[in-house]
Amino acid sequence: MFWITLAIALLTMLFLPSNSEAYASATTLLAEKSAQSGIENPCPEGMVWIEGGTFGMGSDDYYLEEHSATDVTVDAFCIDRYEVTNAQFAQFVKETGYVTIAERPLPAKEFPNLSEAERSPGSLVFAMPDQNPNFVPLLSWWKWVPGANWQHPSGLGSTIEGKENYPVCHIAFDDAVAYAEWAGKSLPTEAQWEFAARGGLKGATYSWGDQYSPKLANTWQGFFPFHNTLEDGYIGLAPVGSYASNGYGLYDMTGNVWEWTLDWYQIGHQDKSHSFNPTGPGKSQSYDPREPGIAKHVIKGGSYLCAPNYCSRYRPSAREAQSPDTGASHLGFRLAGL
Ligand SMILES: [Ca+2]
Repeated sequence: MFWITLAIALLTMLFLPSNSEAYASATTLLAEKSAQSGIENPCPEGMVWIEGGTFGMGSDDYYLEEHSATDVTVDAFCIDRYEVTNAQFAQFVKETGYVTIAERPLPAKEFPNLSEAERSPGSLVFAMPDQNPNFVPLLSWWKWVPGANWQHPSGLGSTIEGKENYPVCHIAFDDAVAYAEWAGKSLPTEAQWEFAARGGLKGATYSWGDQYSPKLANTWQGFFPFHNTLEDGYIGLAPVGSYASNGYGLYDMTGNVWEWTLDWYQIGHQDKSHSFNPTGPGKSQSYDPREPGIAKHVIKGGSYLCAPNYCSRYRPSAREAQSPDTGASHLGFRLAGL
């Protein structure tokens, strides 16, 4: 009887591996793949080879949406060294004739209560308020500006001339996906992005270590949104690569523009515990309590608008939710791929 029981137990283990066995098997596969790679950088030009591995994703020390920190494993991948620039996006548009969402009028079918003028193309632009701080409503520093798009970041009359090496902004999720398809790459998953942003440091708060420094990324110094001391040298966007890279040789993983990821957003990482190459929850599970009913994607890295007194999401574990159809003057992307 003992042997029959043992045989059944062994067969059960064989055909129904537990999560921990599947996890161990996945990490073995990863180790083999890493060993086989043996190539210094097999990635396309402009991309960095990330070996992959197991890391602590999320954080229990900051905002609720980053909880709970959990071990996650990602396979090897390539990722862009820099945020996608205006010059790169211009090449894509030149070759494909692509028109970004911010350049298209809002569809009358979806917005029947808006006049034609109100449905005209545009995007959200940050404008520093000049009123008394006591009377400025939350988020009122975001203005809908007709004519604002990647070629006119502050609206009609503004230009990207001379800013070819700046990160492209006012990019909606579908715009980033269209660019990725043209480039034969993909947006990174949140796990890939966060692994890359950590630059090989284990559990560090920032992509460079545990001490905040205004000199290591394009963030906001001073009292947001009223006063910017310019300690980092820029009041708005900076050319890509203006600050030191992280340990993997990646630039602007902190600040400058927020960056799209493939994952749908929900509060926390409960779906990722000890997972291998996690891709986040399904679209139907996406939930942002501030705007229930709108499925949103995760954006990472913070931007030039993140200040210690507001947002402070210039950390690898930090995350925000963004509606796929909405770009803004602080939102861009970079790509991953193999
Ligand atoms: Ca960035």
